Amino acid sequence: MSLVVLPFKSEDPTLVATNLGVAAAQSAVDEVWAVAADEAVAAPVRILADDIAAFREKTVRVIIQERIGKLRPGKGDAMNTAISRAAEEGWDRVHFYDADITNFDASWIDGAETAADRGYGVVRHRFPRAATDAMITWMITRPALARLFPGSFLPLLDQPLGGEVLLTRVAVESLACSEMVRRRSDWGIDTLLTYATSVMDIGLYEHHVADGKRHALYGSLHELREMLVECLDAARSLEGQPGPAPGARHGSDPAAEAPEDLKRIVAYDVVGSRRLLGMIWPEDEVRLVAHLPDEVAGRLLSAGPDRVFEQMDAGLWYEVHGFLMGRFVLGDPSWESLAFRLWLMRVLAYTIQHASQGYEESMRYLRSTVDLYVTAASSS
Ligand code: GDX
Ligand code: MN
Repeated sequence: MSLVVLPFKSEDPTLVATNLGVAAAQSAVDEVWAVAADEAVAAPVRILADDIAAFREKTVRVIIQERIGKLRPGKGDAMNTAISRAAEEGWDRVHFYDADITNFDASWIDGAETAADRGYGVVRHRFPRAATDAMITWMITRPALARLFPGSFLPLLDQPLGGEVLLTRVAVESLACSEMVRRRSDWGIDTLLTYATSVMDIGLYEHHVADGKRHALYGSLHELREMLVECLDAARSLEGQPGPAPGARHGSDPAAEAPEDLKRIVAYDVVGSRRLLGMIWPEDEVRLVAHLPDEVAGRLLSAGPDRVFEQMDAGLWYEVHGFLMGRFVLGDPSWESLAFRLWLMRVLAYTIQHASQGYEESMRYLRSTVDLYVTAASSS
């Protein structure tokens, strides 16, 4: 018995309905839920969902997310609402997909179901992304997993923040009881789900979607600010937690050649984002930067952020990332502003120095940075 869940907030109702329809059309799928942020966004989707339910003769429910967590009410509350209800109802398999995917089709569901049939307790979809996309994954989350769990498969996961996963019943039941997962009501939920399922020792498979995940991209990097600070805080919250058991079962489809058009996509507005760097360091941020080792603080503060940002290479970022992992405070405006500025410097430095070198080279470089961080963390 398989359930498909799509959390949604401000998406085009016809796109959400198209994806509900794709899910409902699959023979492996018994029921489909759309979890809405509130009643206002639910209403137009509900009308379309009723038609799909009648046509496919399946239950297609539009439910409103409950207030479960302790942080900003966001996607985490939506996913936890579904996890909690699915656990109560005893679903064998629960798939999650973002509602804004424009190339959602049977292959996503079949790929996950096939891996679950082979005994994997969790299946995560992996997919190629543009060289300048996934900048929170590459600069925050994978370095954090490298730092915290260096010998494990966690830093090697292709999409540790991906919202596209299949959970089997044992995973759903365990997540529904996990306080650390339930409190994470914001964008940090994906990090927590990735971590929590990795230590269940129920087998984890990464299914490759060769065409990539096509969905809404961004304008300036400012649009990612909230996600950045929440994902950073979520990564920090894993400090001191045990990692996956040695030899835990992890399988993956091999990566394949990325589609040509995806190799050419520039995922964000570089010029507009560069303007966000600022010409001078704000006083409150200077006070925080002063806690870094003198040599690192000196390099950063030697000129305005818009002039020193190109120094933010993988080595300097390792220091800065460690500093943020150790001290960042979610909800503190100075810390949030500083974390965003430092990350922006790193993303722009990478974009200008590496992402311009071609797709394969960029990917090789980004993977090499994770390897570097694993090595650094293993020897410290
Ligand atoms: N119910 C509900 N409530 N749905 C939400 C909310 C909320 O507060 N916020 C977002 N969503 C839905 C949204 O409608 C979409 O279907 C999905 O969650 C993802 O949101 P989107 O704005 O498309 O996020 P984005 O920037 O594409 O990031 C996604 O991919 C990241 C990644 O792969 O790296 C998202 O799943 C992130 O959590 C993930 O880290
Ligand atoms: Mn999206």
